[in-house]
Parts: sequence; C-alpha cells; structure tokens
Amino acid sequence: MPLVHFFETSFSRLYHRRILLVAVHSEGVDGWGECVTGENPYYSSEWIDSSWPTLREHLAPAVIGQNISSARESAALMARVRGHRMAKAAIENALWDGEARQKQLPLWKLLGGTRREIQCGVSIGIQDTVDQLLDKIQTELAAGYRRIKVKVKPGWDVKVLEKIRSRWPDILLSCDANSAYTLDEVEHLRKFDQFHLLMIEQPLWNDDIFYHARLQRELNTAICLDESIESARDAAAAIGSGACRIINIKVGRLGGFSEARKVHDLCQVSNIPVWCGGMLESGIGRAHNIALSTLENFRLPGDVSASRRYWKEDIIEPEVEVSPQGTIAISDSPGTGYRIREDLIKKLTVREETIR
Ligand code: OSB
Ligand code: MG
Repeated sequence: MPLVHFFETSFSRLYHRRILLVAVHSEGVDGWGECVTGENPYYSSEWIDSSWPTLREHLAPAVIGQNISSARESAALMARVRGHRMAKAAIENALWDGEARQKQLPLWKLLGGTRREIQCGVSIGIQDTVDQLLDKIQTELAAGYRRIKVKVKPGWDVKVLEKIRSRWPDILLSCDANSAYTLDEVEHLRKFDQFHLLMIEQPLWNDDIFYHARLQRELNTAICLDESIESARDAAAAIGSGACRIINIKVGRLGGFSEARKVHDLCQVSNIPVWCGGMLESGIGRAHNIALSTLENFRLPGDVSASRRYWKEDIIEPEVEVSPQGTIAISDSPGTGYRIREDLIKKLTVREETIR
C-alpha cells in the first residue's frame, strides 16, 4: 500500500508499506491480526520476510488444532519460540479479534478497557526542509491533534525544535530519536531540556536500559522508552532503575495483547503513564491499537491517528476518523467496530498461504 506521504525516521525513508495480515479460522469464526514488522530489520531485528517463515514453520503449527478457551492462552503455546514478538502478536491478536466476534463483545471490553473516546497525537517524520515540517505541524494542529511528535536525529534536532517552539510555545510537543544518540552526547541532549518537551523517546540504544537510567538522571525531560521495552520484565527493569518516566506500548513489539496488558498494569501501579505507539498500520492493526488505548492508564495521546494520514483507501470500513477535538470515538459494536474489506484485501494481495 503506497503511503500518502513518505515517512522518515533516523533509520530510513519509506514510501510504501508491505502489510502482512493473519486471519485465523476457528469453529466458523474468523479473526484478523496484523503483523507490524517493517520492510527492513532497522526498527527491530524482526522484519516482514523473517515473520512469514516464522509464522509458517513455528507459530501457526504451535496453535493449530489446539483447544483454548480464550485468546489469552495462546501466548503460552508460542512461548517456546524465542523473540519474533511481532509475528506472535499477529496470531494472538487475531485470536482476540475472533474471540470478541464469537462472544459478540466489543474487543475493547474484552481487553478490559473503560474509555469511550481516546486522545490522538501524530508522529511526523523527518522532512526535506524545516518549513515543510512546520507546514505539516500546522495542518495537524488545525485538524485537532492533541500532541505533536517529531522525529529527530543528529543534525535534525535542536534547531528544528527551536523553530517549532518559537512558533508554538504551548503545544504538547515530544520527539523520537529511534536510538540515534549515544551517552557521549549527553551535553547535546541536555539542550533539549529548554523546549519543555513532554518526553524524548528512545534516545539511546534499542537494547539498552542501563545507560538510559544514567541519562535520565542527567536530563529534566522525561525519557520514554519504545524499542527497549519488549516485555513486562523489561518494563519492570526500566521502571526499577529509573530509565524512563513514560512507556510507549506497541502491542506488536510486546508480542500481543496479553503482554501489552501486563506492561499496562505494571505501569499503572508504578505511576508511569503509557500511550499507544504506532507502526504505520493498516486499518486492521489500527483498530486493535484503538481498542487497546481504552485501557485506563493510556493517559497520554497516542500515535493512533486517522486512516487518511496514511492511506488513500484503507482496508476497513468505516475508516478511522479523528474528531476536530483530536479524539476517536469508541464503538459499542461487537469486535473492533470496523468491518474488514476482504474484497479490497484480495485485490491488494500479492502472496497468500493457508496453513491447516
Ligand atoms: O518509533 O514510534 C516509532 C513508525 C515506524 C517505526 C517506529 C516508529 C514509527 C512511528 C510512526 O513513529 C507512528 C505511526 O504513526 O504509526
Ligand atoms: Mg518510537
């Protein structure tokens, strides 16, 4: 699916997405999930072409033919496979989706959510010029979004933040480095403090918690961890060591709704706010992010924004829409509340495999 506008992070510029969907069939009910792995192993070591064979050879065989009474139980069936969390999440979340449909319950209720609307922010990639970035921010603020997050990297950071802040002194603003800095740059990172950011997301190494704890002691700005948190144990280590004050929950990165809920609950009792991250999902993953964001401790606006920011035509109906107040209304319909456009998915499909 071509992106409406390219998306650039500190590691790559992306013009289109290859989307891997998983459908599970169980006693006449279908459930859908999205595997959020990227086109390259840059954000994480998993990528779309490692997910496909892992799903076929290991994860699908672990769940097919098994009797479980709820989707929750599926994580244990796949636990023997190390890592590959996004691939696992595609199956587990498809099972949750199916369970919600089978029980005729809204997915958000099945997950334990309470919110009837969620708050939305946007993640804006690196642009060719600062003026282009300012234009984009202007557009998103006018659309009602409640928090602007910009991608940063060395050479596209302090000067850019300065321009944004001088034009909008009071907006909720954060930045995401996707691991573009090292601890040697602490003096440079300290300059970010002057911009009163809501947070700085993942400044250091993806697989590090220890040095983030050291950095957090040096900064006034709250660190939010994304890449570094792959499990509830990671979250416990990060909170216990003071490596962050906020955590970004991505259900794919954590291996599915069960682990995402564990991180949510742990953060809640530890007084660490969470928000829902995004992986440039199609409507299927997006609908799941919306359901997850209804849990109580999702206290900050997430990277869950309208379909039209990414796609000319999304594969769900209705498309995800954001109100002029920057919120998404939560539906009471069973399942996700969004119908899957299987006809359109068939047209877009370039490769398909059935595993029995
Ligand atoms: O770090 O949050 C990130 C997209 C791809 C990979 C990593 C990240 C992102 C985003 C986009 O920031 C969030 C979205 O709009 O889906
Ligand atoms: Mg991030």
